Amino acid sequence: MKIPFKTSLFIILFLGLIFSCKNEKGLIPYGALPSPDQLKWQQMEYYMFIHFGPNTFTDVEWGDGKEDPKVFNPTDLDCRQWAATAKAAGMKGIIITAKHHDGFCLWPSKYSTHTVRESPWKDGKGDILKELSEACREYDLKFGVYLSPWDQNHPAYGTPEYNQVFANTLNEVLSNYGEVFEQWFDGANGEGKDGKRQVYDWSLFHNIVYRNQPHAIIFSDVGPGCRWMGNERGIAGETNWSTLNIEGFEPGAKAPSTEVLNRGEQGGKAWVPAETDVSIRPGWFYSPSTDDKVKTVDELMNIYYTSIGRNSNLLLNVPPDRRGRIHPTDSIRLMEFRKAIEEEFKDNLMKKAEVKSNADSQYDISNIKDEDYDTYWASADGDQSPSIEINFKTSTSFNRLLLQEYIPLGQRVSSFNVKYWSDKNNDWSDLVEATTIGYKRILRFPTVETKKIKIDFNALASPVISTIEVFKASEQLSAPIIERDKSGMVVIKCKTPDPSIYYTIDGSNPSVSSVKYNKPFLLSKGGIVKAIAMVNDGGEKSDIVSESFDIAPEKWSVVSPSSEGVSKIIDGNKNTSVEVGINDALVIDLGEVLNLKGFTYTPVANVQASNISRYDFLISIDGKNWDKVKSNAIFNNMKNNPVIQNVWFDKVVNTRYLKLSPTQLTTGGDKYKIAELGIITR
Ligand code: FUL
Repeated sequence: MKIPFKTSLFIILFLGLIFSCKNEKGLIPYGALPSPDQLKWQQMEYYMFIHFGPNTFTDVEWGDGKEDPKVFNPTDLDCRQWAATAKAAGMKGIIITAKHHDGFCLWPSKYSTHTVRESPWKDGKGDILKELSEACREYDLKFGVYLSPWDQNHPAYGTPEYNQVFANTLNEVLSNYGEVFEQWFDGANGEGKDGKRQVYDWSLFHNIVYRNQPHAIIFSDVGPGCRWMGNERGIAGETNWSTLNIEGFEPGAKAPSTEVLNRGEQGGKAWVPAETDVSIRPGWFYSPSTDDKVKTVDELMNIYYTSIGRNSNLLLNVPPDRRGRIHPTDSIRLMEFRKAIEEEFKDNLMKKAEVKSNADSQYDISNIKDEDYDTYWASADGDQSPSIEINFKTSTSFNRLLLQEYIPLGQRVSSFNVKYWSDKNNDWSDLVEATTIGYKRILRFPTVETKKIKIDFNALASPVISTIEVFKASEQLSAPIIERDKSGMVVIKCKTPDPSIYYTIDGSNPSVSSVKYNKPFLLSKGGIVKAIAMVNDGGEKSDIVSESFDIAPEKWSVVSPSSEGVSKIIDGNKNTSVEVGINDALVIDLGEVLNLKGFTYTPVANVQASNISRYDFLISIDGKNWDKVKSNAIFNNMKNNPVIQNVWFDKVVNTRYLKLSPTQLTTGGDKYKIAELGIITR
């Protein structure tokens, strides 16, 4: 057969291209690939988020840009303390909210009149970006900035002129404070003054970033450097591809669905790895009301496994307090968390094991156990389902398996299953199955004792495995869980079997000399319950947990709507919820007239749920004549972070009936969900 000249030229060029793309042993990279900067970024794994600004002082999650800059007055600000804490916690960098949705700039920007310059802090001569970037350099941490394009203060917001204002602002930040490793763009695009919304010029913004910081990773819902992983609870998808189709999408309302962001897309055309942003407290900004709500080591450890353990970086928010320092509870927790991670991963049992594979390969299989990311093992091109056998030689117990793909050659593994050898059955038994690996995947399973395991891979191209590690993590003592039912009975539980639990109800910290919990107790008038779990006579202790309760909903009833199960909103259980039509206001009869300082709304803790984002709140003595105490008010950040909302009234009110009437939902549906409605009298 005669091949035409043009075709043969094309074939030669094509083969030449493939050949030149192969690595030294002939492996062809697969699919979208990380840039060298994305690889370096992925290897950072864990860094700190700092939310700080007027909201720290006004106790709100979203300021409206009308706050007096005089409220911003930290009494003892110390960015070196933030950096020292991040370093000691094992983090690799800090990203700060240079400007949040209120528009307040933590540096004296030329392009705004709502900045630290207008505040009393350092007589208006301070600059937090300068102090923090210098502290990061001193502590060998990378420095990153969050800048919200949504700006409720700037007069130009909502007009084409604002895009240039924002570009100038970006330019100012990115050219004045040294190297920036990550530019964090919040996709939130709310209303500015007069209800105007902005059409953002993303390509202008990106050009400014790359012109000033060519190595910066741009974060947004759709990257291009890294992506939001779809919720603010710290839970990346069990399947998590670093690849995504981003063409035609934009951050914010035009982004792919949160499910897609959570899992990435197999075969996606761009490399946009996931970043998990989550706060150590329920909100992003500091509030004294969350001093006893700092996540426990158990909770942080779970987040470690559902973020770093699922092919995602972890951006953990630690909001400085009103002094401008990281609160002692948060910093102690960070140190405990680091210790717990080191404990779990201290002894890699692979070191003593022998490894072999059934597959043809030009690579040394022992590369997977040398703990060097840059050496790897791969089956021959075309062999997409090889197996690896790990022989511990003697009976070995373990409960964690860590795997890493060598991502410069692409993300390839789509599923794998692990079997262990059972001497009793003289055969392999199933241990655990999973889907993607990516840069890092860590599996947890009940402790198994065996001499050997076998891992069968399924991949889109021959798997390229850089590392496999095996660990026996000791079971950590879980912190207690405190719950109270409708009648006011408090139950304290613990996931760890049979620890001793001690508690207090006077606000003091529990210890072995406090009351030992052995049965539920009544707390219908409310109070603070603090509890601790212990084993070995206090040899091992959990974190102290604390729950504040108001008057129990014992005498309450739901007047309307009359839908089935509606009483779940006053059952004291935040895990049960009801669905109600958008036109149905919730009316509660408290059964007595009470003095209320505010109310609480507990949404369904899921970003896909249709929760209430705006509402009217009314009160009444007789259930007929109503006074509106909140009109079209907003539950801040409800879409992305559906956590309990404490709403305070301007003054104490006297009422027997409550009415919550939604005016906007987080999704476009005609029904909303609610888990609990509560009151604040204390
Ligand atoms: C969200 C914001 O609306 C929150 O306030 C917070 O800054 C979070 C990290 O991003 O989109």
